[in-house]
Amino acid sequence: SDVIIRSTGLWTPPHSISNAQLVESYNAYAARWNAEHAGEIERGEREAKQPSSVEFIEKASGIRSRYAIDPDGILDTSRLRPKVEPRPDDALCLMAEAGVVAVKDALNRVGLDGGDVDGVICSATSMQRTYPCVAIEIQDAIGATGFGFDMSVACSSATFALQQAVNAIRCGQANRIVVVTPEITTPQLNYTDRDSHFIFGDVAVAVILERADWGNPGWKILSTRLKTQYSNNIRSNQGFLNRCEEPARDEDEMLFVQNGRRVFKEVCPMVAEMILQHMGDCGLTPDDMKRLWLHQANSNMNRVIAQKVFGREYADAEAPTILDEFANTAGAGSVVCFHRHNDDFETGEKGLICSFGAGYSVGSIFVERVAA
Ligand code: CO8
Repeated sequence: SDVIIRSTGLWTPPHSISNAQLVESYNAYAARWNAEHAGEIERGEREAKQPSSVEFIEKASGIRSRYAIDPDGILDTSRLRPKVEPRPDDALCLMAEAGVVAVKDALNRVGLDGGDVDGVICSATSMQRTYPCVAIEIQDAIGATGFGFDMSVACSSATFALQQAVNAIRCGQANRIVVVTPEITTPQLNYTDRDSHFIFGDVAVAVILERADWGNPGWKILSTRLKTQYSNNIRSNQGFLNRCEEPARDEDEMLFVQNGRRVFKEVCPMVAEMILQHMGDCGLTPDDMKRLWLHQANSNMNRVIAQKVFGREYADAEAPTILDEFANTAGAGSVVCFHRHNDDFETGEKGLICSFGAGYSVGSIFVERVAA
């Protein structure tokens, strides 16, 4: 059978952090660090830390705030990371808890419950543990049948998982699959790094996919395409070998690092080219696109890509951003954007969900609104 997206759902942490709060905290940390290293700075042995700025962040990225699991721990200059309480093994883990809320939101919107699902894919940049899979914990918590597994492709985690779900339904291995992307990004951020302290936020998003021949309304998946090309310009060295490595790594190396300028320059043309190629191969043209739900890393980047794809100036509604509220939510971004900006579509109207990021990776999914 063909496949439709039946519904989507969202979880956000209850609190968010504004740029002003984040910059105030970083600047207090930087001033203290400079005072502590005043001698070395004076002797030219170290560089003083420059202050961060709200104006820079908004202009360079379009980000104004981000949801976070623990703003207090992040803003506390003696800590600069969220505080997470370990839970007993018989309690839902943090990622599963966030994921379950998003999944139930998606199910409730169309009057379904967990028992109607026969596959769960949990796909996110970082996984809370190695095993058992978070997806299997979510499968159990919602009462789904079938199978569950985890996967991870950084910023393309959701789109790559959507293709796996589409394939599984097309092959008859499942009838209704939930793809859930709980992106708990803030523990991976280096809040002592001015270049990246503002970039990410926490969120979870879920997508219910099912057989199109059941005849429900939703979004028909017209075509999916994935592409990867190796790059070290976005990297985290965190992994299961860390505790055995000798000499031990600096903790900073286990956090998110990127060469943002290079990423911008290399990824924009790669994405625009891939979208246009995929579009042409599907017999579609830019004029067929009512909306592009692009990956949410940077508003300037999205402007460059959308202009290349449309081949003209375009209105904000044709490629909306959610960066102001959510910041970059890694693999979840393009799907959160789709979730927030799709209720004005008429039957037959088409759009593109497209992720891009670390790897590099690009995931492109054309959808069409279908009625019952
Ligand atoms: N405040 C004030 N000034 C600053 C700040 C700051 N906070 N940060 C940097 N500056 C300074 C720089 O030091 C630089 O100064 P100088 O010119 O003296 O060297 C100047 O501002 C300009 O800096 P940049 O050239 O770096 O500024 P850009 O305009 O390039 O903007 C961005 C920086 C926003 C990082 C931009 O390059 C960008 O967004 N690039 C694209 C990045 C991207 O898309 N990355 C994808 C990442 S997401 C992803 O793949 C997911 C991975 C999984 C994540 C997991 C969760 C943690």
